Amino acid sequence: MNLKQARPSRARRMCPDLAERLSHRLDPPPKTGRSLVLGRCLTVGAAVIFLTLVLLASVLLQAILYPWFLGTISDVKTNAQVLESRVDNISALSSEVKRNRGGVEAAGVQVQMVNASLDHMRSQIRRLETGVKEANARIQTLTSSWEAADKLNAQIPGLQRDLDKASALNAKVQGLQGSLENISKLLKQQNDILQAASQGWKYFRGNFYYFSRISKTWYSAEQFCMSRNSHLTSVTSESEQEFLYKMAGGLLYWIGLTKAGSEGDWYWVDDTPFNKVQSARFWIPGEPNNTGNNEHCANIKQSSLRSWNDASCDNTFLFICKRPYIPSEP
Ligand SMILES: [Ca+2]
Repeated sequence: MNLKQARPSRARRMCPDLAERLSHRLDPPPKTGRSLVLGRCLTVGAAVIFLTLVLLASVLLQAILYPWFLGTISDVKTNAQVLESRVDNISALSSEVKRNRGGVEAAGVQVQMVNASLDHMRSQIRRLETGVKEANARIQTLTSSWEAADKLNAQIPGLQRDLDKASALNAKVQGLQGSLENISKLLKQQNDILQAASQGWKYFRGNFYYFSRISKTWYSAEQFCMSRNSHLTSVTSESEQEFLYKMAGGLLYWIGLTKAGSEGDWYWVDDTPFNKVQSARFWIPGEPNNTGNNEHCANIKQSSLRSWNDASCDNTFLFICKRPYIPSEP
């Protein structure tokens, strides 16, 4: 209904006759040749108008859109160039990446090796730290030991003094011990002398002498002395000679001096070497005279340094035995 209403008003403004005729057409038109031409006129006019409007619109659109299209196309070209350059850059980067991939892999291997080395170094550092701790502990121990050594070192002078005192005391003790041993020896010797004295022996300078109370021939007297582990006495010094003649008291005593055969040399029966020169002072002046060529044994006849006389060995006299003093075992 609206379209039907709008079309007549519009046609009336543009073509009154046409509108008039159109209104008549809306009504049941009379079917004539004139109306047919009019309809064709209206159709052509409308087509012309429509084409004109389209042409105008096209021109207008071209006038407006052509610069925009040109700008857009330029932008697209620019963007395409940019994209092309970026694609080139990307290609270059891709090849660069490919080239660097091997280096990156090698670098990764090196990084792994470096990490392994770092782990090894960390373990070594831990071991070193442990070693340092142990060394510190040992240093503390040594320090304490050193302090103890210092204390001991400070005590050394006192110990040295004590040691010197001890050494002096030790020397005194050794001296006392020596003296004690000497005293012990003297006591032992005294005991031996007393024991020998109880059996009639006299002690003089390392020897025991027995002055008999009975008379025997020289040989019998020697036999008696040998039975007492001794011999008729020898005389080897002036002091011994003095001891003997004083003990003899002027009585006659055989001594151990005899001759080897009737014309032999004098000798001591206890094998002491006979010194003829040194012994010459002990003979009584004029002796030995070998009276009757039978005096082969000697005796002490006078109470003086010159007391010896040669006599017949078969005479009987008192006699003197002699044995060296040998300390008995303790
Ligand atoms: Ca004589």
